[in-house]
Amino acid sequence: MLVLEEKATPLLNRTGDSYPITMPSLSKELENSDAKGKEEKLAKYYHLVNDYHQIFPSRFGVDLFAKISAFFLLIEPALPITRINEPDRSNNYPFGSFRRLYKEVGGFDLHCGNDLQRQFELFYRELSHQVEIKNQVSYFIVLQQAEEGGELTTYSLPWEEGQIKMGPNEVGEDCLKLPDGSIINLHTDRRVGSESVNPQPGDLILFQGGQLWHRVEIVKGNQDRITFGGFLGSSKASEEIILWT
Ligand SMILES: O=C(O)CCC(=O)C(=O)O
Repeated sequence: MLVLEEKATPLLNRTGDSYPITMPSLSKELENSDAKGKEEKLAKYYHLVNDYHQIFPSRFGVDLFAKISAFFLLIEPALPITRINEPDRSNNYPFGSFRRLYKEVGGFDLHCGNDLQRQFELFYRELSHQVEIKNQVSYFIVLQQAEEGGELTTYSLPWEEGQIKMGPNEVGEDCLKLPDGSIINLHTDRRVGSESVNPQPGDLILFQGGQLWHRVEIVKGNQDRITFGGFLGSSKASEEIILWT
């Protein structure tokens, strides 16, 4: 993936990278800037996204947005699929991004979209003018599979206001503090089911990443894991489905 070598931005924990920059990394950059800096960074980002959308088909040899939209239309023919690309180049969001998780270290820790909104409020605030952000749906296509590991694990426990992610315990098991103050271990608690999928290159996975807690297991073996993905959300007027990341 030549383009990832050239343009990728490291993920916050530096165990992978993405193109364009992920929303957590952008949010961190915004948090660390004063008001003027924020405005400049956002303007630069929206400009970059506009270019990304313009050059995508020729740069990557495939109009992926057209292909993905045509596929989603088969599932829901009544709702047009769009992306946020304003003619005046303001407030553009990529329809998806390339994500690379480095071999032996990369993975995505436990997360769900509804919780990310709390963590990266600055980014979501801007986006929420255009998209219904609650209960975002995740999609990703596997471009390069890990030799081992890299599975997507979803837990049956849905997000609820007041849950707090505790981070993995000393043996690496994900725990959550529930609104009543009790702590639940997602790996061992019998009330929580889990499912792991290990999709092959070319597979497209669609799942309730907004509501369901999930993680991507550490990549093992001699090959990075590369996916292309983003989220689906309803437009404010519920007339379209917007792809964004
Ligand atoms: O494998 C990927 O691209 C990450 C999927 C994911 O964790 C998400 O959509 O929230």
